[in-house]
Amino acid sequence: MTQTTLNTVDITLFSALNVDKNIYQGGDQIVRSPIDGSTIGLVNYLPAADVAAVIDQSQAAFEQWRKIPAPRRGELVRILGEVLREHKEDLAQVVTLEAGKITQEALGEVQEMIDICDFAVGLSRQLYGLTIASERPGHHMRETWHPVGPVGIISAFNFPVAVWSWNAALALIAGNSIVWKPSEKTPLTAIACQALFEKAVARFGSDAPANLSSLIVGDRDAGEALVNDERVPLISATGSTRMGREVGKAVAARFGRSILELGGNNAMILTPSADLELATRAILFSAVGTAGQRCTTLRRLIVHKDVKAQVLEKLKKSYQTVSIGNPTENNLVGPLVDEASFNAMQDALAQAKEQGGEVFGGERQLADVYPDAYYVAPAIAEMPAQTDVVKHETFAPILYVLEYENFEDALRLNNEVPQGLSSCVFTTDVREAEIFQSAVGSDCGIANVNIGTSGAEIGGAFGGEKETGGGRESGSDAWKGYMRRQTNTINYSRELPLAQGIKFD
Ligand code: UN1
Repeated sequence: MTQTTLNTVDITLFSALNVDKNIYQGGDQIVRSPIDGSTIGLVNYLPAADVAAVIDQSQAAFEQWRKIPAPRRGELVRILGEVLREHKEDLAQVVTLEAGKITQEALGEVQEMIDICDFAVGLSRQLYGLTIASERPGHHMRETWHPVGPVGIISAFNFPVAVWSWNAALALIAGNSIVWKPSEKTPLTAIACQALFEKAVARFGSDAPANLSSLIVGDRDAGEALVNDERVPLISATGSTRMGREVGKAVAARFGRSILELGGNNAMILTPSADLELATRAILFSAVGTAGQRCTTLRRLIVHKDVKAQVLEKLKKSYQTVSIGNPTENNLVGPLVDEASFNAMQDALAQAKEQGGEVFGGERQLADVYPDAYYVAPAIAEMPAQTDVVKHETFAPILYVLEYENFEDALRLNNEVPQGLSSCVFTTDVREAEIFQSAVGSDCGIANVNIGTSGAEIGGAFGGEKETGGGRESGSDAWKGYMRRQTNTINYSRELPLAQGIKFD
């Protein structure tokens, strides 16, 4: 990490949106690209002491926005989706530059933003409550859903824009304002999203109050100030289990609500009846895609002993031919985000060996071309058992391989880790498929059949159990997490009967 001067990176999106250069080139905090380690931006951090003022403004915005009818709020999100469509390639370019994702995956990430906007527009007319039968004559009951207040969004580097949009789109149609603290590694993509949001607001018109969306580019202290502020009733945080443990505690201590989407340790059970060709392709995308830096990345392969040798042979061949390199060129695997991530991977591989594992791949690549960037060959570690290192999420492309004989043992291995995000089984045996998705099957938030662990669509609720944090974002009824539920009993009679038949006169 030697370069400190600014490369004049031409960020098309910033020029197209007329973003003030001072915001992304005028600060004292260096933003580096994982592609080559060069400086691509200089931003300023908002001091933690200034976070309260941002929340003041967000609170004021909330008080206006909650009065706008939900379908009209949906119109703003519809326009945001439109703006994202117009700038899809340009935003994807910033994602590639700042997070190191290959172009295809960066485009996919922006598509995920567009999809959630479409979903949220529909939802803006479907914030349904129940009507409930009352036990009292001349009464009825109903359930209504109301906005909660400014929603704090904390996001990670690996999905620098999509995770914001899942939260933002739902929070906005729900009638909330939003305050975003992105990863310190990816402030430029956040600045880009904020500018895109402002473009949508300009097109939407004056119903949108100022500061409906606020951005806090800052360090950990700024994040803490957001998490600890009582005026923020909901914090939705995506990142490491360590971060989530702290955020969850701090928010609970002030009786706030949190939606936590934390580490995963996702497994595939590969059974003897499976379509091995399909399974190998799924493993490749899930395990090496995004250079192993998705929370849904496939980290464990639990393979039946009869097919293990055959599958490993196929896999190793694919691992050797997968193209690793500059994500803007035609490669399938881009860089790790930084040196710390590379060191963590090497450390995990060393531990795997100490714990009896046999490691294939994992070496640094292209160090001569990119001395300040960290490309790696994806690794396969054949393990004698589910040892400590296997139970730990290392955010890098390491696939631990475990062997099984009985399906029950495979299920036990699947569940015997602290995390519970995603899982899958490859089988053509309907019994195995159904057991895997039953009450005694996978304990994860996501359990797939014949598709990999990563790459979920936005229509389903996204999140997981145990150390993954229990939160659900994105589709299904995850919107309820962004609203408060109110039970209403209405008396249209001339009497005042009490519930439970109580007489009080
Ligand atoms: C994440 O890595 O934080 O299912 C989110 C997937 C993506 C989202 C990943 N839709 O892999």
